[in-house]
Amino acid sequence: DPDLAAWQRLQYGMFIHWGIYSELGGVWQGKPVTSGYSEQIQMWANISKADYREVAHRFQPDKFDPAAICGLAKRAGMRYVVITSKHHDGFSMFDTATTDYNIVDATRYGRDPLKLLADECRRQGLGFGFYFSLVDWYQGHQFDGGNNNPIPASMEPVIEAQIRELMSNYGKISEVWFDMSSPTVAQSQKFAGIVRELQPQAAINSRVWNNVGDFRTLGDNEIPSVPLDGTWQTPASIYHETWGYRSWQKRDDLPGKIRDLVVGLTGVRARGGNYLLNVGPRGDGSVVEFEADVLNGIGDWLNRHPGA
Ligand code: JFZ
Repeated sequence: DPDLAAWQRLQYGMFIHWGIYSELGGVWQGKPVTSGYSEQIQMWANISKADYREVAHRFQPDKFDPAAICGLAKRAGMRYVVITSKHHDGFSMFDTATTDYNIVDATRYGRDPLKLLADECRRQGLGFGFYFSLVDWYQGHQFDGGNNNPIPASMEPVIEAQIRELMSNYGKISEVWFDMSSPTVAQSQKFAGIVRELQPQAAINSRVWNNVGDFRTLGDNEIPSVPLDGTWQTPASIYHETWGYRSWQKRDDLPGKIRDLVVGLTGVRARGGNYLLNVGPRGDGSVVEFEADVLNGIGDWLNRHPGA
């Protein structure tokens, strides 16, 4: 499959977890929320729908700078970008007709930042793709400690319409990263089918479930001990404890972080995999300086070791 081979040649990309949860930065009512990932703070701090919607009213990403983000990705040696279009909170970070619970209608920002990012990726020669959660606490899933419940039938048309929008309005898509829930075989086939109909070249990850994806998603930061057959990817986070922005995260030992992640990147690539390294920008859209330093450090290492 030439499309999948082209995806494999990308080898290394930037994952971006960014949503209205980023505005909270892992803090609720003045206290750090220490359990769970910060992108899931709504569940871990048991925040009501009404209170969480207020966060959207405060969300004002004036420092979101697609050109700077793409420039950073390129300096780091990355070849594409995958961003959260909708995480488990169900808040759409893109323009959608399916609900007003989205960045255009529910924030003062009033624009679609993913469209700006998609266009900038194209300008700078980077691939572009979406993360899309099949769990949606706003549309139907309950908070119950587990994110592996089935997708209610009532949610299906919303998900389908959103996938259609994402596959229609952002130009060419390199990769679609589904996540969580426990869809039926028919649902997985339906979701993957929409992607294949509208973006036949896009690589679909295995978290669309039921073996209908194109490549396997390994565990976080997982480096297999031997080369693996087939197409696969390791999603990596800089801190391991969170993907979304956490204001109180300890950020130290920059050289050690760079070393660990170079080991991850080169280990994964050497075993035939693709590496997707995450950054978690703040609610205002700015990239955390420490994370930019880590990425620049990896890029410097790659420049000193051409061919690695
Ligand atoms: C999922 C999400 O729940 C999380 O918030 C984040 O978006 C991450 C990238 O994906 O979390 C998982 C799901 C599965 C595994 C690890 C983290 N896993 O199988 O190792």
